[in-house]
Amino acid sequence: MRTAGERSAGGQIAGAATRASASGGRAFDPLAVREDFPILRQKVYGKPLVYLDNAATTHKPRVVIEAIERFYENDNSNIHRGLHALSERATAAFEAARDTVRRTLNAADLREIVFTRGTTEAINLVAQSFARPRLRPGDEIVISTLEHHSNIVPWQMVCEATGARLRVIPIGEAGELDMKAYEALLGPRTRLVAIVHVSNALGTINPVERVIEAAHARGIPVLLDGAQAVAHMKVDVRALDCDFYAFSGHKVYGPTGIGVLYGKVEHLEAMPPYQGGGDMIASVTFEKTTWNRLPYKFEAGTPHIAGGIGLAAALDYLDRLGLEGRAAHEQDLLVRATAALRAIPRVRIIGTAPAKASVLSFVIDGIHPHDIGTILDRDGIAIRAGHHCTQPLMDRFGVPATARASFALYNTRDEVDALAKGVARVIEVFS
Ligand code: 7TS
Repeated sequence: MRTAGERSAGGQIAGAATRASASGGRAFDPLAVREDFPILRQKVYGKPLVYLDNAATTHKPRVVIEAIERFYENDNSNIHRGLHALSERATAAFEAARDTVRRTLNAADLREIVFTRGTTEAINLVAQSFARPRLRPGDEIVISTLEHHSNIVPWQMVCEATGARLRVIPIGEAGELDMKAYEALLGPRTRLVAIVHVSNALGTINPVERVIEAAHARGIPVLLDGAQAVAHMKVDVRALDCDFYAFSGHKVYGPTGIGVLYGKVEHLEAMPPYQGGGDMIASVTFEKTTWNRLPYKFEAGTPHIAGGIGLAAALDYLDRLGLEGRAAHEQDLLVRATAALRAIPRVRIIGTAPAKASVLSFVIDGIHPHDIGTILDRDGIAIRAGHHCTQPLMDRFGVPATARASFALYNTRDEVDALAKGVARVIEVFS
């Protein structure tokens, strides 16, 4: 069966994305978009799948699946080394993908786009290659209470190795950064600020422009963890003027195992390689090895070529859909879900900052989040229950875990209503 996401005979990508952009701003239609995502058609335990775990990973539109399939069927080859036709095509496709990422982030220069395995590897790269050689005992790295473990542990590791200290920005009851406390933390020993752009556990959108401005006023570089941001908003690294920006392909409707580190070229030039191996060298002798130019200096070994190509297909897909309609749709889902859960007695929402992405964390008095997740699963509703790799944040709110629904562009109001009904049923089961 042909679906909306399949290619037409002329090779043009059909699908909701094209139709929406061709319509010149017609209202965003999540039902048309759903046709582009084959996985959403299934039933779970006999119920239609309601997938609300998008902060963990998003599903892939057919154009992404097809781009990967096309690569393996036609062009599969190693890159940057072969002289043959397939290798040239694979190299061209991978480098074109890098340019798609560059355009998406509005980076000035292709040398600033390093492919990694994901956000986690991108942050570890900066920790080991940028921070570690610069840190002296007593130096400080500033992070926040909102961080995912992958923006905590790499800094603890370099602190352990160098004698530097981690300083943590507190947050308020709504889950918003305490900006006064932040500015007070910045001092002569601060060497780096590493902050999440959008919280995966609470949805808080941090005022990263102000975070960067305050740090730069004191000459301190800033890394942003954009794992949860790129899918929901325009990220312009030049307008932000951030020093580093990290994100993962699989959270922006692209493949797993591929991600991006953006870094200002002057930083990347000054940094030693993170890993040694093939492709990252200019020349090797047993006496002396010299490094390849950027960004290859940071891409040792055969990369996830199909992953990069799939990621570019995902970013192109989002671009064709346009940001305005899908962002408004996601906010509509968040507002509706927040109101629906607020109306249920015993439900408490954790994370009520005024600026939020479509993430809704909640707890129910006397019911463990895992039980909420398990019962909802039997209704075909997939949410996440746990600490969301943000244990210090859970401690801040005095809970071991939360239940978390996170919405993507393909979710619908009906699915929000199914969630609310499911949550009410959980309470019934336990009373
Ligand atoms: N930073 C944030 C803010 C994240 O949400 C995640 C993953 C990561 C970093 C790590 O990304 P990775 O692709 O390198 O693993 N967050 C989640 C989540 O909320 N549920 O599962 C993974």
